[in-house]
Amino acid sequence: MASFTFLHAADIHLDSPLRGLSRYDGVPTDEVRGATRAAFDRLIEAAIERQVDFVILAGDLYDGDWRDMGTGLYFSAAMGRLGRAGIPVYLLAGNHDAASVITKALPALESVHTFSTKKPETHRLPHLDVAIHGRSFADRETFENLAVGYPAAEPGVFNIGVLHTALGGYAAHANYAPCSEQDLVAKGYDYWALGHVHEHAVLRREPYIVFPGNLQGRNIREQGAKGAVLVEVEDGHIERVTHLPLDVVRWARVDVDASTASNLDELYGRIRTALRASLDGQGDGRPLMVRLTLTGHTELHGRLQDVGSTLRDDVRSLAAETSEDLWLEKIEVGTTVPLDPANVLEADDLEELLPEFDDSLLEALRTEFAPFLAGVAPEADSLVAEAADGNWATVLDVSSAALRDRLGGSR
Ligand SMILES: [Mn+2]
Repeated sequence: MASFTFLHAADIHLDSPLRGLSRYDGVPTDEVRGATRAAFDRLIEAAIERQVDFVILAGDLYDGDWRDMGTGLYFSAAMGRLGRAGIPVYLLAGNHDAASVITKALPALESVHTFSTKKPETHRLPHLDVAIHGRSFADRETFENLAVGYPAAEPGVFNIGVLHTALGGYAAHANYAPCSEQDLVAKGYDYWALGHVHEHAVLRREPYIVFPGNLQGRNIREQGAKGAVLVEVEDGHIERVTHLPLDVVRWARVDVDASTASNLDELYGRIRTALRASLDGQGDGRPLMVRLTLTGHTELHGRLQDVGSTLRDDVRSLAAETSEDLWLEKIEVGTTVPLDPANVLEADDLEELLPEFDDSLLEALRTEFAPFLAGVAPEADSLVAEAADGNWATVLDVSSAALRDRLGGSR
């Protein structure tokens, strides 16, 4: 049988916005806004450089209906580059780019072979002894088990199944086109090119069942290296399946234990060290968007609750100083009061000085602060934002911790 290579990508979500950065000054917005296209450019370059025999896109190429024709023209140009290199593309529609979602269709492109929405369709590459089976989503809300309708493996060729599916269900992903791994195994194919789940996973090796993950992370929930999968087949057998990182901007969570810092300067030192380590370890030469979480029992707890936007600005400065490629997406203060029994007692004593958090107090706060909140931009301070949203219980928790710290004086 033949030897060949192909690239398997999914969940490109072209021109999807990268969320959670708009509120922060100084973020390279052009770089961030163009990230899904830049990552797709890298996919095309990887296909041409490696001279792969074909490319499979397993759903959610688009994020939804195009805002304008620019998205379609961009894709057409990219397909033209692949076409001139003699590399065909097999394209399946997922929930985000289901036939009923995309109102403006492209004309049939020479190098692109799409899968029908009406029934499973098979594309054959006789020169490679390959058959590629797939069925596109007609509608976003597809809860039918599409896999069971796929044809049995064709004898004497390398069979690939392309499917956009949540499989048995993933908490973070809508349960579209559900099926079991056993449904897939039963078809007798050699490789299942899946899409929909944004985390890369090789679920099985006989046969291969693979989620490439999405091509470019778009928010803090899509962290770590993102890209596509390169499959190398020799004499009809899979020799290697390799994840190629193709993302151009990366997201990471960084936790800093504040319990060993006795003052803010020491804490900032710990933060600086952690930021540097995350850029070296996870950035891999790319701009890194970091969500920083402070944890641990610390005497700084009340102070950290109190400093609000100052803390955020300080950490942004530390990030900027560390590298021009490092950006703070958000800072979360998840610290708690010190474990020292003397301090716990002291906190209990102070608790009696604070009012009961009952409903009448919450109501009074709402009324008292309404005129004040009307004149303040919620972005100014996360605590003000909580108040504006009516989350007074949170405001009281945070401010009483800060108050305890102030009353406790110079501990
Ligand atoms: Mn999807």
